[in-house]
Amino acid sequence: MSTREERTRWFLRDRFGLFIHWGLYAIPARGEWVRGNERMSREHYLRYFHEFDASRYDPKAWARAAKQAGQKYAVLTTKHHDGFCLFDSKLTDFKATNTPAGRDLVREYVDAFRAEGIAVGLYYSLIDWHHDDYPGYGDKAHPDRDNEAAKDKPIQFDRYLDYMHGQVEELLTQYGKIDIMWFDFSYDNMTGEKWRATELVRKIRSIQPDILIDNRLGGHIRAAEPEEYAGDFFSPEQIIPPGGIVDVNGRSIPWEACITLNDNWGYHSEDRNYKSAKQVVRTMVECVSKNGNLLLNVGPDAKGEMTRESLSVLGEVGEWLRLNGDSIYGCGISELAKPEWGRYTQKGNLLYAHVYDRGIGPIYFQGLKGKIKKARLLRDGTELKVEAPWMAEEYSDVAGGDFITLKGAELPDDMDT
Ligand code: FHN
Repeated sequence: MSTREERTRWFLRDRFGLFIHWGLYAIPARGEWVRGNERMSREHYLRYFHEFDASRYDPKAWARAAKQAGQKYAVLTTKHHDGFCLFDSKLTDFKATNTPAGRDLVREYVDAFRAEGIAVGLYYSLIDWHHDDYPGYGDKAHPDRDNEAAKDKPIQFDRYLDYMHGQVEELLTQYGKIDIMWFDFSYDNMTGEKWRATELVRKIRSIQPDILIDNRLGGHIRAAEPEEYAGDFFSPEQIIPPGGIVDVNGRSIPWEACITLNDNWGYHSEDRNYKSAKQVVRTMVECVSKNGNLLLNVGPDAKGEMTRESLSVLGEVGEWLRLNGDSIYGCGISELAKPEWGRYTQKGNLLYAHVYDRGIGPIYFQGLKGKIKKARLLRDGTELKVEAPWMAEEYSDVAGGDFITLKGAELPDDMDT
C-alpha cells in the first residue's frame, strides 16, 4: 500500500481545486443547511425532490470553467447532510435519478472533469437527515426528530452505518478512479469508530489504494502515530492556519483550506458578497507559502449553472495563473522568513517573490546577499536588476541582504506579484 507521502505528491503539486456544493437545497436558495436551519419537515423538503430537474446542468461547462481557472482537481457533493444523493445509488430512492432530472449527476461530473484532465474528488456527508436510522445532531440537524412521533422512533444506527459504508463502496467501485474521498464531518462523540472508521478506510483502501482521504472521519492526523482513519490531509475551513499544519514532531502535514467564493457553500440567491480575484489569488499564495492547498467553493443554482459572478472571478484567477502559475504549482514554503512586502513561495532553488506592498525604491531581500543570480518578472519575463542603491552598504550588511529594483518593469497595481 502507498504511503501518505506517495499518495499526496500530486496533491501538493496541484495546489488549487474547485469545491462544488449542489443539490436540492439550491431550490430554496438559502444555503445547504436550509432544511436544518429552518427545521423543514420531510414533506416540505420532498417538494424540492419532485421539482429538481437540473435542466441546465452541464458538467462539461463546469469542467471548462475549472480548467480555465487553473484548478487541477475538483470535489463535488455526492450527498450532503440532507441525504439527497446526486448518484444512482441502489441503496436509496432519495436520489437524482428519481427526480425529474432523471440523470446520474455524479457520473456526468467525473466523466466531464476527467476529460479536461482534472482529478476528481467526491464529498460524502456522514450526517444524514433523511435516513431513519441517523440520530439527531442538536436540535437542528434532524428536523424530523422535532415532532413528537419521530422523537420516539427507535433507530438502529448500525443499519445507517451499513448504508453509509455501502454507498461509499458504490461510489468507489462504479465511477472509475476517484482521487479524493472528502468526508464531512465528525463532531462531539460522533467520531472515529462511531462511524466504524477503521473498517471503512480499510474497505476504501482495498478498492482504491491511492485515493486521498480527508481528516474528517476523526482521529488525530497530527499525532506521531495517527489512527488508520485519521486521513491524508488536514482540512481547515474558512481559515488559513497561521503557521500551516505540522505534526507533533514539527513535520509538515498536507493541508487544504476549503473556502467559499461568496459567503455560502450551497447556492444562496441573495449572497452577492463574492471575493475578488485579487483576494482569491492572495489567499492561494498564502496557502502555498505555508505548504497548503486552496479548495475554492462554488454553489451552482437550482438549474445547475454557476453564477455569472463565480465564472467571472474564476476566469480572472485563471488568467493570473496562466501568467504566474509557476509560483504556485509545485511550490511550497520557503526557508526564508516572510518578507515585509509580501510573501515567498519556493520550488527547489527558485524563489518566487509575491510583492504586495512595493514601498518606495528597491525591494530588499533579507538574507540573500550575493545569492540572487538573476531576477525576472514572472508575468512577462522582464529582467529585473539586482543592484544595491547608493549607501546600501551602510545598512544592508546587518541583514546580509540584497536589493532588486523594479526599474525594468512597472507592476500592474491591481495584481502585484
Ligand atoms: O456542515 C458542512 C457545511 O455545509 C459545508 O459542507 C462545509 C464544507 O466544508 N462542511 C460542513 C461544515 O464544517
